[in-house]
Amino acid sequence: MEQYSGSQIVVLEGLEAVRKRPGMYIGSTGPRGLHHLIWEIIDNGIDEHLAGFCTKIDITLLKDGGFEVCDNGRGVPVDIHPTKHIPTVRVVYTILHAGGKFGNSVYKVSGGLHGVGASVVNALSKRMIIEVKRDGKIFRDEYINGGHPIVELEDGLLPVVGKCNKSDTGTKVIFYPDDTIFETVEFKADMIHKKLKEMAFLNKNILINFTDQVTGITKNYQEEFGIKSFVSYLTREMTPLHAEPVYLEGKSGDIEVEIALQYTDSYSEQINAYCNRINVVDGGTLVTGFKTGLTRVMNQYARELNVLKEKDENFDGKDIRNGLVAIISIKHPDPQFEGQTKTKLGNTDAKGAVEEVLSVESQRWFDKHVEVLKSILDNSMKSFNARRASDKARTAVMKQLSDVDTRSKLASCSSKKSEECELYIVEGDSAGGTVKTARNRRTQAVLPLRGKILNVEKATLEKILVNNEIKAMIATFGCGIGDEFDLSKLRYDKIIILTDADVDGAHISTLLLTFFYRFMPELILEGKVYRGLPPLYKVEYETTVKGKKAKQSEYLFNDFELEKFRKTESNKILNLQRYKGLGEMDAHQLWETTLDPESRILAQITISDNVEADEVTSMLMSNNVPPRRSFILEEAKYAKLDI
Ligand code: 0R9
Repeated sequence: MEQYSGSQIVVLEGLEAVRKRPGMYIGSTGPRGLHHLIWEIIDNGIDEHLAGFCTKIDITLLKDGGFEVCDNGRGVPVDIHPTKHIPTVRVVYTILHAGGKFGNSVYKVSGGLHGVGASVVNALSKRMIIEVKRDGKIFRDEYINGGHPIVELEDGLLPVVGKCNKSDTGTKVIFYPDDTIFETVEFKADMIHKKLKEMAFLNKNILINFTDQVTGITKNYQEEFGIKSFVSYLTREMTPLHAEPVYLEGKSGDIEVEIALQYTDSYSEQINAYCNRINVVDGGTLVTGFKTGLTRVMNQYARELNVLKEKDENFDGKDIRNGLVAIISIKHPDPQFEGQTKTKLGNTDAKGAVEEVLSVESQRWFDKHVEVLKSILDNSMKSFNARRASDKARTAVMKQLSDVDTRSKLASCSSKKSEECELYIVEGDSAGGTVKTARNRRTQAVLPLRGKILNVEKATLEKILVNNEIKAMIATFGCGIGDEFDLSKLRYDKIIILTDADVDGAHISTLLLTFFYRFMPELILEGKVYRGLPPLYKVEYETTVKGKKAKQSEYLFNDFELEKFRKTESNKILNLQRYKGLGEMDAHQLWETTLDPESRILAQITISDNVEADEVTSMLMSNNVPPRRSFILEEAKYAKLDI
């Protein structure tokens, strides 16, 4: 058969290599790898859009498990290939990396896991159909079992299967992933929706229609303002400092640069970078160029507008990026993706290109939007002042921390091995006194706090850092705070908050956790913080043991336990004591209920991430974005043993 001529055998050997080691080409054979097949085919349609010939891509998740992508570009050429002597379209779909070599679009996706070529998709499919509309004719090619062509050529050309209008051109690809290769061949519509939304933002004006035949749901994606809308989308639930995002666009040599940014009242920064539409999660040269350029440009403006006086030092990059949400998207003719996951851009010329476009175009933009520039500089100034104030306060506090006074209330433990040491933070001096008597002096240290601690959410950093209770904690933990926090210096393996089991106790505990979370989040994230749970009741009761009546006692930790106890028929309650506070227990009772590692209950403090699951784009999920969290301090990992 013609399809199996000498050169065709070599071709099939190439595709066979892909089938043998799919992971090398698409990362994995799990759901991620499976979806890479889709991104690959859609990317080819988008390349045609970038070349200026395609305005629309229709995407359909077919009922029979297939996936269809149809663009309205020029159509893949169907003429006989000069050296391979088969139709060019067949070269594209059966020869590894052929698409990239033949296509002349400068900014083709290459590197990363995209851009492996349409032939890789064919190699990993049990069936693939290509339909090309060109010159008023419809051509069709079909492959099975990883790229074996089943359409017989006529004089070296694909047969014409239909006619169409001459102006009606395009390429349709339908493929069925091979279920002997993939762990699952079920496409996930929600993953596709997210990706398409991102694609629409990154490719201004392209119309992407997605139909899911399984659910009957159709959705259209089109973004007239591209990454500018992307930024608005990212800030939609924040409070922006200016209504319209800043949008800059320009070219430096062969490199096209687009930047959109908006400032919000948040304290974090979020910069998402793309090179040839690939999300470079680990940044690289284009992000460095952006940061350097922005710092330089803003400092220049700050001096020109007299926001910074001659004698003042410059804004720090961090001041300028405070509250910033930005998208950088560049098109590079020869991108070098680095790192294990190929998610960092290495090209040095990208740095200069981004800096140059930022510097030239921002001038143009800010000339027309002076009020936006002023609000950005004002925001930088606030951050600048806050940083200076907190630096001063921090230095002063750190100097004092060695003072004997600060730690005088601490009853330390004798062991110096942090892995076996525990620190009990106890509410009030009187309870502190009992805990000091009851504890194991070798491994358990006690820090009594006087009354309620400062609410750090409502105080300035300067005020926070002169608060005695806070200073005592910082000094006792030994690991600093904020940027200088170093968990390895923590003197204790566990920090245990011990308060009365009442509303006040719960409030103090929340204030402490808020302080830890704001200034030493690692403490909580690394699971070092616990709440001690003292018993709420002591019950003395009569029960029957081996036919004989006996008097016994038991501690109960909550109302639920008490309810259960009351329902146990064999127990006759003689006396029920409710503990109002830690101070009501003697040292022995406190040891056996609350301090003894063998019998106490500790609740580890953890934090739940509440990233909304539905409309967050895949980019938002990536690890360079601080997720919008709602913090739930939850008590988990109960270590209760029977008393
Ligand atoms: C449905 C997904 N779309 C595609 O896979 C697709 C590829 C493609 C294409 C051209 C036009 N539309 C396309 N859609 C094309 C490119 C060029 C010239 N004519 C048509 C060119 O780049 O010069 N091609 C992608 C690669 C090639 N065509 C080929 F030229 F290598 F064959």
